[in-house]
Amino acid sequence: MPSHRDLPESQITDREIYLRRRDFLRTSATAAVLASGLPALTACGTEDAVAQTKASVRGPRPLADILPAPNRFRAEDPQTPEKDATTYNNFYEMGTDKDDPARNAHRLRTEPWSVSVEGEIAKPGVIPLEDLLRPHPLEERVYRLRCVEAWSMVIPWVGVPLGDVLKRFEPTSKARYVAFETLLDPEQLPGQKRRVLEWPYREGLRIDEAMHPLTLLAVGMYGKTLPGQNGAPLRLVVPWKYGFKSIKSIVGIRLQADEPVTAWNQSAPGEYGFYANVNPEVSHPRWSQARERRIGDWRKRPTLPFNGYGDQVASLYAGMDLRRNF
Ligand SMILES: Nc1nc2c(c(=O)[nH]1)N[C@H]1C(S)=C(S)[C@@H](COP(=O)(O)O)O[C@H]1N2
Ligand SMILES: [Mo]
Repeated sequence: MPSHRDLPESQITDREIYLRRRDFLRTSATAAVLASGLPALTACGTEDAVAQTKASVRGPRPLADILPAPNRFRAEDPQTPEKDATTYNNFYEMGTDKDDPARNAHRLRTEPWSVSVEGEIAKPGVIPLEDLLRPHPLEERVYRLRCVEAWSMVIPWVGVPLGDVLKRFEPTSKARYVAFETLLDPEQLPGQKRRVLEWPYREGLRIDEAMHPLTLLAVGMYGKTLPGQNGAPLRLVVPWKYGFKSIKSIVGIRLQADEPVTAWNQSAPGEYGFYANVNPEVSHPRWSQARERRIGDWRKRPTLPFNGYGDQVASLYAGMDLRRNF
């Protein structure tokens, strides 16, 4: 097999068409091999590959040239301390206790990393992460994150708008939804040895939600690359939805006509809907969603409709019954 360096970019697509005879995940695994040897992610072009490799062993590293986002993308709430946001995590592939992901994250190898972008698009491909991001300036956005378990944080993410990335692949008129998949590899993600959920973790959005300017593909937080426990090297952030929609460590993105199967909806459809918009008026069957505990606070605070982003996103759901489409 030729190495990735031998392939001009135009041939990667032909290669992808061949690879698509195999299933989604084997394609992605192959992509990781194809991408090996490339210099790792930097905000502005290349850096010495050896230095990068050493840096990756140390974990998160600073990102350069981050633009501050406009105010509507910067919550004014006090930010959650970085220590809390990186040690109190839900990432079941790394264990189900809140401190398991931080302890197990060192097993995850994020370089090289590629993403298979496929389905209802004119330009499918298996894209090294560097190439996926290269045209897009990195932005810092401060978003509230509301977990369905009724706790919340405020996190300064670094990333690029998902819609800008998807447009480059030229979605067809049949692309009504976007499906996402996390890496499947029980050696790197030992939580996958237990069937807590059906692995790989899957999530999905309607195409207009995916294209909404608030929807972020994050590569960093607190000015650095993402730690493994927060979904390195690439995760979704959808701030008006419960946290479980914000899928971590993404290796597959598929545009499609039908509503995607999603991990939590598949495991407990009566508890976790496809839409999962933050809604204080619709209780989880086992607890109220009216209030939440901001990590670091003692008292609970009221939960806001759409997590406080209603003026930006409520129109997406005009005419829908949000109790039925919970
Ligand atoms: N692959 C994967 N993505 C995931 C999860 C997970 O278990 N696996 N947990 C989700 C849940 S429930 C939440 S609240 C957020 C937590 O993100 P954080 O740990 O960065 O705060 O990640 C989401 N993304
Ligand atoms: Mo969550």
